[in-house]
Amino acid sequence: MRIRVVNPNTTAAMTAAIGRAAAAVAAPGTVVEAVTPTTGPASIESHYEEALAVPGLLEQVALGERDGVDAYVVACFGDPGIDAARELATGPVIGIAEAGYHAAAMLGRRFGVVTTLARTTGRARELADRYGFGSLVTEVRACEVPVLALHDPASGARELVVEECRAVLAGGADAVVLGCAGMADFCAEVSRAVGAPVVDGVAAATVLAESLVRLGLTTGKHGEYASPPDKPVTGVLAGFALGDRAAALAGVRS
Ligand code: 2AL
Repeated sequence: MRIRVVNPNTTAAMTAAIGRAAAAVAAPGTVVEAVTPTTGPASIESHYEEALAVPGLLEQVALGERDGVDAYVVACFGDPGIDAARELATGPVIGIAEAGYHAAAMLGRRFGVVTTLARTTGRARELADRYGFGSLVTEVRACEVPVLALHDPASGARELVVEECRAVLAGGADAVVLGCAGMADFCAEVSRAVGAPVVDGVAAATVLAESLVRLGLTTGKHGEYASPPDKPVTGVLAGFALGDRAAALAGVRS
């Protein structure tokens, strides 16, 4: 089984850390491909950057389709472009917020989220509503460490995330979801420190993707997630016109 874990930002060191977190939970025989788009922002912590990250994500899904990938993980907590990715993909596409929320909802009555910057808390809440978990979210807290500083020991990120997780638990949550793919590699340490379930969406999405593939399930192609119609695309995105690819994908799927 091949699972392509797409880091929608273009920081290769972060892709490598995401790949390690995914590979650590994947079953023997599952190939985890952690990939970085060729275009997009260095990190995603605004709506503008989220929008700019989508073409690069779609590029990596299109390449995965060409190569016979079985499922995809979108490894950014805003779950950017997952609907568009589902239109391109045959197999399941899972966002890390989506997977993290589903897991947390089964680990306790209510859960909270600890994310990077306060400006990303709105999206984390919006996604909880979208996936049907809005009423289970106690609060979304920010550690105020930017994505690319999470691994700088001088940022104190781990300690700050532990502190925010403790506050979330004190506020009545039974579990915490970490709100950034860049927090994946310290999830276990944070969970031990706070003595409660702390969910990393990268790991949760990887095993969920594996499970769906093992069940023989794919993305539904009879309605909203059918291959997009082919049409001209002009300007800097001209290379994203589907052309023959749309016909080929439709043929494979019909
Ligand atoms: C993220 C994430 O997961 N990757 C990224 O670049 N930004 N999330 C966040 N809350 O800042």
